[in-house]
Amino acid sequence: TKSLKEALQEVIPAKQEQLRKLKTEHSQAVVGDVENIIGGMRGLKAMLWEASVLDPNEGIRFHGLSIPECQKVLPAAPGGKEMTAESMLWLLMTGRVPTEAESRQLSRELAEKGDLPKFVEQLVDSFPQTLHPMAQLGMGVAALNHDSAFQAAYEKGIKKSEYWTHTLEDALNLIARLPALAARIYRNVYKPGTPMPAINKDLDLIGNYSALLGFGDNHSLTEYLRLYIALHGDHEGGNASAHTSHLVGSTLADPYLSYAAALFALAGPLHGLANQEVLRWQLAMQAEIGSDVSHEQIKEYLWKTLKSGQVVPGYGHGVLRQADPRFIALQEFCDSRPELQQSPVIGLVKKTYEVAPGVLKEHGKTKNPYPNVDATSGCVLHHYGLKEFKAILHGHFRCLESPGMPHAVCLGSSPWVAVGAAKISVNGCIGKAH
Ligand code: FAM
Repeated sequence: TKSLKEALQEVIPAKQEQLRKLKTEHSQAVVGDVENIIGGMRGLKAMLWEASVLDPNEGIRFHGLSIPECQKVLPAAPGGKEMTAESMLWLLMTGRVPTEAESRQLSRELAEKGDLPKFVEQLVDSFPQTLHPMAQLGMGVAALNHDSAFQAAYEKGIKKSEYWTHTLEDALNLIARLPALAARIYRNVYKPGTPMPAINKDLDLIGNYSALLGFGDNHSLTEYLRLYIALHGDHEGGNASAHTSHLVGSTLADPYLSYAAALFALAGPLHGLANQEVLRWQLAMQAEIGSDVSHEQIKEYLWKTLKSGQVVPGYGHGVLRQADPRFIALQEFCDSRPELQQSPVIGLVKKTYEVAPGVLKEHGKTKNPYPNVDATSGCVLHHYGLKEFKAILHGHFRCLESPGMPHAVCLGSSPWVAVGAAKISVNGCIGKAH
């Protein structure tokens, strides 16, 4: 008798061929569009989204402001130059640039709400070190719903028009607690036994996050994290994680549960995990051909990856058709700092960018041969000493070096997703990774 696996091994190749034929021979049939039925909602005008618009060629604008414009007008932290996560959050939520005083006040409010409930600390401390940090983060966030203001108000009975006040309370509490939660997971997994400082009420959210992680005295990294997290504040609503949170939120599951669901969507290698994939790939390239390499060597390495049937991580996008301006902003950050220019891995990222679009065009599959934000984001963290990541090798999770931060670092990508989590999703289409 056959095992189920053996039986499936006989059936699957024919099914794969059937799907390929359906895609190639019938993709224009009108049912709606087969392309959307198979490939998700890419390109469909099926969603109302206000806070940001993602133009395929120009990239993201936050309430009409491009990234360079945001960098110019959004308040920075005291002593810093980069826009803060709070300033971006304020812009996304209100459509208005906050004053410095408003931004500082929000920082203080978040710092005051930032401590974790004891039982969540205990829960997180009970996880095995080998459990992926993103799985831990999602479970920690879901457990925070113990104190959901929305859930409590809903049980008492509230009008629809009042949902937003309780949702806001939950969303701000959640955002406030993310640094302590993500940092606790990071320390448990990679720096067990090291004492975490208390939240400093005078610091901004990311200043505190950096300190909680153990990098508070590295001003350059803290500034990088501010920029990184502000840039990830929103990316229109059709990406897999934002869409997931809206879909789950449309059932009136509270913001904690909706955001936890978003984190699990983010955890995939084609979405949020891509920046770790890029780091792993660039380090493997470095190990194989060195740091001082020619364009020709990188070209060969790219073809090797493509011929083995894998994607080139950090390249391609569901919507964008040009280099991601978030990638450009992070590259400019690197260019403005001599110590980052010296970094071998950042040098490789830069050189890869000079070659990869040409190779991907020649390969001819991806609709967008240009880099997305993940092509550089994790590699910069690596330079700053956040070298930890998990890799699946030979079917097992293994730690490389002291290795899972990168995606805890993203704070789940989008604080705005948390805010939007209880809004009604427009439809139930499948979101795409972007
Ligand atoms: N390398 C090789 N092939 C690629 C590719 C890449 N970087 N990007 C796309 N393709 C292939 C893709 O797999 C598909 O092949 P099949 O027809 O055999 O299925 C074909 O090109 C057409 O795909 P597409 O329409 O151009 O892209 P999708 O909208 O289907 O997918 C991505 C978009 C982002 C999932 C895809 O470009 C990809 O896998 N990129 C690498 C992973 C990555 O960097 N993800 C991060 C995205 C980031 F912005 C984020 O979510 N944080």
